Amino acid sequence: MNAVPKLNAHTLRADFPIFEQQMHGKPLAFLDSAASSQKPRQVLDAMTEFYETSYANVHRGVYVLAERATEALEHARERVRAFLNAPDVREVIFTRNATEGINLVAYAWGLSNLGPGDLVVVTELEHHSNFVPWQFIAGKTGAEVRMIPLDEHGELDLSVLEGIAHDGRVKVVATNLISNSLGTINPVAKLAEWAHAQGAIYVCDAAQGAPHTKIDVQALGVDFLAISGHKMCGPSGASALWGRAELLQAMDPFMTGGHMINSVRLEKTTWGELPHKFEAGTAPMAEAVGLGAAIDYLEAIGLDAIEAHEHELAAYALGRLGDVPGIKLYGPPADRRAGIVSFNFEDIHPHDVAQILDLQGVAIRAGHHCCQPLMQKLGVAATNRASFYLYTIPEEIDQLVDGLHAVRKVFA
Ligand code: C6P
Repeated sequence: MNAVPKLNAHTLRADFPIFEQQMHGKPLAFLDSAASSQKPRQVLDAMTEFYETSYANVHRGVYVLAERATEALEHARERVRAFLNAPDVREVIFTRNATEGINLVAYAWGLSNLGPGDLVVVTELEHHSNFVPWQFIAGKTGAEVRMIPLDEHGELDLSVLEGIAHDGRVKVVATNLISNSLGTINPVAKLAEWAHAQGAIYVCDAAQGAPHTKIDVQALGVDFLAISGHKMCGPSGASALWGRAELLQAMDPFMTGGHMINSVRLEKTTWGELPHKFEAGTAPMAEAVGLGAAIDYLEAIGLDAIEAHEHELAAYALGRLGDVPGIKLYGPPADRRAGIVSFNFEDIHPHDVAQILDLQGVAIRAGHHCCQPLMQKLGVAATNRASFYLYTIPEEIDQLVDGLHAVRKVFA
């Protein structure tokens, strides 16, 4: 039997300067990592060092600093390639965030390849970032968007797939790997296989997946995959899209301008090679260096250990929250979800809950989590959501539960 990999969150917390402060005189219980994670000193130091020793614009100058900066950016690209087990470093495109990566595919692939009678298949638990771009491009091209519904556990009901395939030509299947609201883990490899059997491309939103579980784009069999660097200990402003080279090469660019060209004449402009064709303008250089350092940090801990830690926390949180009177929990059982737990008091608005918790030093998110179709399905306008990461300790969940008892008292 393989030993379950372990991490020590109490020790790791020392890497994160943010935890050196208190909130409202209480220890900070930061339970909003699904929105954006905190940053370890290793990432902050890598960026500072880049600014202090190697900063210049990349891919332009022939002087030492420019060469150093270019090398640092391309090293970060290689780190992303290895992290995703992508076959070719030219397939890794730096973006600002996961949203930009998905928009890139929706615009650059969708505008040229979708038309009337075509179907784009998403799910009822998509984040708006993997739904609205498809809805928008479908509207422009005459394609139709369909949703795979959820069952009572908040998991995909795949029995609808056959019916969907009969209703039109499925051209795109776009789903997340892990739901940001319910923590549901989706069967991406199976969906990608189904998409290919329909002659469709499969687009994976791994914004919540990449921070928490080992990603292998080749094993998953996907065509495009977007990650969100700021959710995986990297800085804001640097994320990545991976896509199959043959698809990227056949696509028009998403944004045009400097750096992404081969030649520019009044009559015609030709595009640069991958990945530059999709990276118009100055790259997020220091941020990409930070993302590379974040990947080093995560890999040193081990994605298996991070995943196991989160499963443990999810099980602990579901157990403890289940004992708070009046709490309704959403989503699948602990063994089938990531470290994300959505819940509501049946009679207290989530924003009130979050505000009172803040006074207890507890930071959670309350709202629709950019998942309005999912909220509609759950029959609520919003939920509370606690989300965990490698630095989350059970004591923070205890602080949340104590805070919820305090909320109950306020509204009694
Ligand atoms: N979810 C949350 O609190 P960006 O910010 O563009 O890198 O990621 C967008 C995005 C896409 N897909 C999923 C599944 C996501 O969870 C997110 C971001 C944050 O849940 C902010 S709404």
